[in-house]
Amino acid sequence: MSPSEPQITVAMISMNEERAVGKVIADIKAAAPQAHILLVDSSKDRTPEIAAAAGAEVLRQFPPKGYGPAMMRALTSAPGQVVVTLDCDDTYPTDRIMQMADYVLSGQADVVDASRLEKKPASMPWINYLANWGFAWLASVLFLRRITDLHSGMRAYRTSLFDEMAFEANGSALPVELLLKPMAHGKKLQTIFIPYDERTGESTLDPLKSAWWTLKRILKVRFGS
Ligand SMILES: Nc1nc2c(ncn2[C@@H]2O[C@H](COP(=O)(O)OP(=O)(O)O)[C@@H](O)[C@H]2O)c(=O)[nH]1
Ligand SMILES: [Mg+2]
Repeated sequence: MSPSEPQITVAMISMNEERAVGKVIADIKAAAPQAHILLVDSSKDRTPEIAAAAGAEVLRQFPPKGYGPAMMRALTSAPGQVVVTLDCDDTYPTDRIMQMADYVLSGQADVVDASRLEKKPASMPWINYLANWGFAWLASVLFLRRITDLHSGMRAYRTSLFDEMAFEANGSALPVELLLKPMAHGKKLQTIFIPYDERTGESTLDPLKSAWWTLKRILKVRFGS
């Protein structure tokens, strides 16, 4: 590692988040002043200009390729020993970034999952909660440890993982594989619990497609393709 290389990168993928991006980056800088901030951006609005002016490195991916390809580009482009991800929509607690990074830097974890689902959040519809709970239960049984949130966008990863193993970027539910595949390779997982606030503005997720991909990814990692 060169002396100028940061230890920690905070990486986000962004599509049309001009209302949130400035605040999110300011919050990250306050919480993790030494961190490098990286965006893979597929916006039509002013998100990339705002992010660059705030000091973030912006990699453009346009036209948009979807969540998975954007996230894999962010993870494999992140300098340093640990990359912490979060959404660019101001729904995740930036004040937990350093705690998560420290688990990796201290060698206690290779992946840290910031779970939103310690119990049912008041803002989450029951049908979503039950689906999430069911898939997390299945993964817990198959991987022999308690998993509560397969879909969190807030994670910390040891960056060397992305040299050691490949992840399937295309298709929904990449976060499922990003959590379970390192475990299947004997890597250490740490979970922290965070509060959950429903996003303002609509999500781009298609629930049935996402459920199908979630199941497919759990079984693929556990039993091979
Ligand atoms: N670069 C890029 N970012 C995306 C794309 N789709 C979604 N995002 C970003 O990915 C993050 C998660 O998306 P979001 O709609 O918040 O998903 P949700 O939290 O599951 O409802 C947000 O920061 C979005 O701006 C895409 O195709 N390309
Ligand atoms: Mg979000």
